[in-house]
Amino acid sequence: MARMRIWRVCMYLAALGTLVYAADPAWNGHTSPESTKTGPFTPYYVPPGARSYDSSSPLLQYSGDWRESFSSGFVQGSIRKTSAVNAYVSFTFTGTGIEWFGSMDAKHGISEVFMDGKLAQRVDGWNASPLRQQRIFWMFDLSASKHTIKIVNSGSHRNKALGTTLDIDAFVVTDTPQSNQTMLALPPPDSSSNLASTAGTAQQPWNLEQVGSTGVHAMQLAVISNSHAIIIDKVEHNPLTISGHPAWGALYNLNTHSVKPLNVKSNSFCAGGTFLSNGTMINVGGNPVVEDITAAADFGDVDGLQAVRIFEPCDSDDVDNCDIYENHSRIRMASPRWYNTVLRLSDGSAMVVGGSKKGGWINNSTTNNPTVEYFPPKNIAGKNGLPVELPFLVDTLNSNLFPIAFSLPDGKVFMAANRDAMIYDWQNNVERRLPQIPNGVRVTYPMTGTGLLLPLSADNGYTAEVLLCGGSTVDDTKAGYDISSQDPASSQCSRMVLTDDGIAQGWQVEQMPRARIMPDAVLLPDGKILIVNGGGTGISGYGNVKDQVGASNADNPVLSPVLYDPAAPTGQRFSSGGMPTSDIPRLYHSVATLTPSGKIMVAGSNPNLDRSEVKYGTEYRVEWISPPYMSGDRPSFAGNAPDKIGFGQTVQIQVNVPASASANDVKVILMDLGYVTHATHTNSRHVTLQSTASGNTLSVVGPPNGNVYPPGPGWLYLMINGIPSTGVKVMIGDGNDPPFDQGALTNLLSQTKVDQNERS
Ligand SMILES: *[C@@H]1O[C@H](CO)[C@@H](O)[C@H](O)[C@H]1NC(C)=O
Ligand SMILES: *[C@@H]1O[C@H](CO)[C@@H](O)[C@H](O)[C@H]1NC(C)=O
Ligand SMILES: *[C@@H]1O[C@H](CO)[C@@H](O)[C@H](O)[C@H]1NC(C)=O
Ligand SMILES: *[C@@H]1O[C@H](CO)[C@@H](O)[C@H](O)[C@H]1NC(C)=O
Ligand SMILES: CC(=O)N[C@H]1CO[C@H](CO)[C@@H](O)[C@@H]1O
Repeated sequence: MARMRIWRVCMYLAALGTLVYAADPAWNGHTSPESTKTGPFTPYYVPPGARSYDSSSPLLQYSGDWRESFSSGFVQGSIRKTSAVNAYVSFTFTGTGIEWFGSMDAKHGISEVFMDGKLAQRVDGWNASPLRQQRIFWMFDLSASKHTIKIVNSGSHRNKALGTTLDIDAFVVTDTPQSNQTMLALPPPDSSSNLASTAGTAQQPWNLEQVGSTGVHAMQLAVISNSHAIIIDKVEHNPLTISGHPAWGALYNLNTHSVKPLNVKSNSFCAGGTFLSNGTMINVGGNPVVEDITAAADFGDVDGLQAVRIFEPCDSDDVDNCDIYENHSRIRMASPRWYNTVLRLSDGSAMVVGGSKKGGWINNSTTNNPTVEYFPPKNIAGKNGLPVELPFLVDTLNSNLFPIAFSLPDGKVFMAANRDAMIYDWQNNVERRLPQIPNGVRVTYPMTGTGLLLPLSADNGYTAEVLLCGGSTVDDTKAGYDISSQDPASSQCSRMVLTDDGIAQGWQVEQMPRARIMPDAVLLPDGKILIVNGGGTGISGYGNVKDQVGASNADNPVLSPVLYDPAAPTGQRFSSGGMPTSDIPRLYHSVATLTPSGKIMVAGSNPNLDRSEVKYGTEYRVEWISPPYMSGDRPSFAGNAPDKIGFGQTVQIQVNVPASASANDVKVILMDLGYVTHATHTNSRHVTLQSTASGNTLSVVGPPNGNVYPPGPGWLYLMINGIPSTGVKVMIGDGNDPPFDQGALTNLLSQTKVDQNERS
């Protein structure tokens, strides 16, 4: 246990056999099981289920003048090396991915990599200082069949290179896990709803396509602009690299599917996030690290438990200059949090809710952090920047991590944790407990369900109604060995109107066609909800329960989404007819979000300690679900849409409507696409704005205040006959910074320490 590395404690404690993982190579440069000295990081890593072929393998065919060179720093102690023009190596393998590892230094030149006879890439092996076991080339989207990679020394080199060296240390062949899971029986097609028809237009049915790869595993996802989404992962051996080590954050181009790695410094495992009133996104909390393993030469991660990672607005298509900024000496939380929820409040600042003081699995009274704090820090309840106790988070132990929370249209905050719910008047620090969720259903980690605030509009006086779906009735005081990956998940959805009358009536219960643990609920511009992802059995996490599949605590992935129409009469709200079926399981650490185009982006799944190819493996493939409206006769913005709308401000918007329709029929929908992590869609919001038409000009009134729509970024969609336009990003409010209290910040910085949990 002495060499147990605390920065992996979250994952270690999740694994029953702690030392099993101690032999993993290449974490923070520890390359042998008993080594305690760190060395330069090497990205050479063979995920469980993948195969490595050394440079000396007889399956590698060398042609031309190659030599062997020996060092303990090479995979299996040797590399093959050539400086001769047209010398090549050729390797035929069966798999869906290939990685070439080799060295880089000032003498390396340019090689040409051919895949199945076609030039795939010209690769420059030059680096000012020598590096070993680097991933020089990779390709992960091959068909599941036989392929040949051929690497040819081009004889050319960049100007400053001192030679034309090409070397081979090893190849790693990867296999996208083939879906082999039990398919749960599909319910009979739902004849009560005709998904594929909308007045007057011929639409295609629901469609699902797999395009793109996230490069880093997509644990957390948020759309940041009309063209990009941000993806945040934990520290692990992702194929995408930055500064010589795997990246654990990336920007994903929604149009071209290209990815740019981000420089996340602290371990963002189990973080949450939100945008602020000025458009800046924060990513908060995470996992620890041991202090003596933070040298620059290491993997590079620092303690993320108190981290506030800043991502400034990045609205242009060119994201080259966008990155994450961290400086924990002046920007941090007052207390450590793993599995905290982060939401934007009516004043445009962020509330950070709950979490655990260190990694673990199920929360308990020792590790629980039953408090809220704010970013920027506030002086509430006399705490002057320090955490404010929330008895609700004590009463909801054990299964209360990643509380489900929403800013309500009266400025207060709804929260659900475990089997309970409440409304929190954060300004006055008063809890109002709500009726318990019926039938013993638990909705928060690791009995993870999902929740949404249903669409708001002036027509119903912006009345708040919440929906909670999925989760589990498994007893949260049970030990892992008493819980099975085959325990059924819950199919229950519970809905309540948050008025005195609604609360008196209590939760209204409905059943999804199929049970789901870890579902994602995605609000669509038409006010309907797509429920996707998750498993039919088990609970969240990995490495804890019996009957694990690989390491997954859950099984029986649910491969088809279901649509929920909150406005339909009870009994007719769910429809599965025409829904596509995926062959990609999306279990723990999966995400889904609406994108500006109107499609739903689905990514992630990684119930594993580190990148793995064993069922259920680390999933990088992206899927796009197109609702029937994508092929409808869509309205559009004529000319520029407004880039900012103040509260109560009237703006003119020019629209194009289909010939069969009139601008009078257009509804203007303001949406927050949210920040998705661990099935929480905290800021997701759908508000119908008031508008009147004159010709093709709409006069649109901004939301009345920050309670109805917390100031900050959003997306405008025009809706006509159930068909939305493409969404465009808009800033709601004045775009100013959230309120800043220097006294509270000074007090926080003087009363708390950086990484205080690890120091204590
Ligand atoms: C897939 O299914 C086959 C036949 O049921 C089984 O033999 C094989 O082990 C399964 N593979 C995986 C990766 O589960
Ligand atoms: C972090 O903040 C401190 C205090 O303001 C400052 O001295 C330091 O230069 C900052 N570091 C970085 C990397 O910005
Ligand atoms: C709570 O969990 C931690 C680690 O997850 C463990 O060390 C501690 O003993 C537990 N405390 C209680 C009261 O169960
Ligand atoms: C927005 O406000 C936050 C918190 O005060 C600050 O850290 C960030 O730099 C601000 N963003 C911009 C673009 O000014
Ligand atoms: C994983 C873990 O530490 N679980 C603990 C959660 O809390 C209960 C009681 O507070 C303990 O019995 C569990 O062991």
